[in-house]
Amino acid sequence: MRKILFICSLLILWGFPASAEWLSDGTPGGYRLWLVRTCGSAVALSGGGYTLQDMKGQGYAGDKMAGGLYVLGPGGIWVLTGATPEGGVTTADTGRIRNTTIVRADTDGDGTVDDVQITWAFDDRGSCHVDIWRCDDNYSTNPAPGVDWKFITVIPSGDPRIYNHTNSLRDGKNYFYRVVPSPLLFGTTLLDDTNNSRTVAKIDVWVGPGWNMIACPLEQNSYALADTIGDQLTPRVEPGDELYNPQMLKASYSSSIWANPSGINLALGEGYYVYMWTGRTERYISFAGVMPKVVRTLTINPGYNLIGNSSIIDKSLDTSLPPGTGTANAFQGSVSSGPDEIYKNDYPTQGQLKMTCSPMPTGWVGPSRFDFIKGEGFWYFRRTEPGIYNWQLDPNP
Ligand SMILES: [Ca+2]
Ligand SMILES: [Ca+2]
Repeated sequence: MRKILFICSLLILWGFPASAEWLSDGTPGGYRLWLVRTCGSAVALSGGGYTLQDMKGQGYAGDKMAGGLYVLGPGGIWVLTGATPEGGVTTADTGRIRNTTIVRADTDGDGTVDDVQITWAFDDRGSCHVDIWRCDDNYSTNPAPGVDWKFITVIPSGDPRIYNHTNSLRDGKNYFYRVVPSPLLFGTTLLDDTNNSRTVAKIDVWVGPGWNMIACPLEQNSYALADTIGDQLTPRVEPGDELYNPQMLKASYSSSIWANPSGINLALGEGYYVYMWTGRTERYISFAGVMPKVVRTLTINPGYNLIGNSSIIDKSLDTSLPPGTGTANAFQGSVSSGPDEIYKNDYPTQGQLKMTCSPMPTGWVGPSRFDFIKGEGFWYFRRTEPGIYNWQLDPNP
């Protein structure tokens, strides 16, 4: 209770132009705090041992906070103290749109989960017309209408808050969607934070018979295998296609059911092996979720780390890792122990491509250069000296 009052008092003391809304998260004794703002691109509240950060309309925060407050990706800030909220706080947001979500679904009734469904909510001012915009293939930061972002449809005020994109799964393409108030808030573009929209997306990751290394490129409502990958590996077969997590624990999609004795869930920043048996059909796994925007820390421990690029963009290893010199270089290793190494699955040979890190400005080198590709997994080999390396990966284009 004290914690909740503390947060509320922060909001009041700072004259914060918006407010907080308590939502039951379905966990007994646990409640979720959404911060919804009227202006600005980001906010940080700190003090009393807490630092809360979120992005407009996203109910999102940093990876972890002290004092019993934790964050679950797009699920908001969870208060794990067992405290109960005292009444509610009136919200008066002006971004109009809240909490856009996307799920894989069967919306055309053909019995196949091959569609996506996008839903959203409104602020306290209630329903308004919304426009649906879509960008295909690669995410574009150019907000000029009709260039990279295409207008799809308007959904009149009061209609069900649903937009279905049928037959969009596993087509090998990427789709990014924005749900924005129509008309846009004065002086804003469709990509402005101020409209409270957050970008949701569908991204396809290819897998074929043999070994594949993948990562989850989008924030998920649920990271359970049944929800993230679901029924997208080979159906109705035994033995099932397999998935291995960074600890090399195994789950398998056997006879169209996930056998997951270790309780593996996907996590952003982790890499995974997917093994498909010989003779099975190559395919795409479609991920549906929210575009990550918060800088993520990949903790690289000495030894081999199975990591993944959980973002919507490919990153050059040279530019996604910080530059440095000599042994102060966080990723170079040391002169005595040798350089860090990174490996990527070479699907045609079922082997590994390797790059090593040379002193800057040379950076990562190897006979086959590769980038840190979205939706892919990698092995990062870290030397004992200099030890743990916290790789700050910015997912923003
Ligand atoms: Ca369908
Ligand atoms: Ca269909």
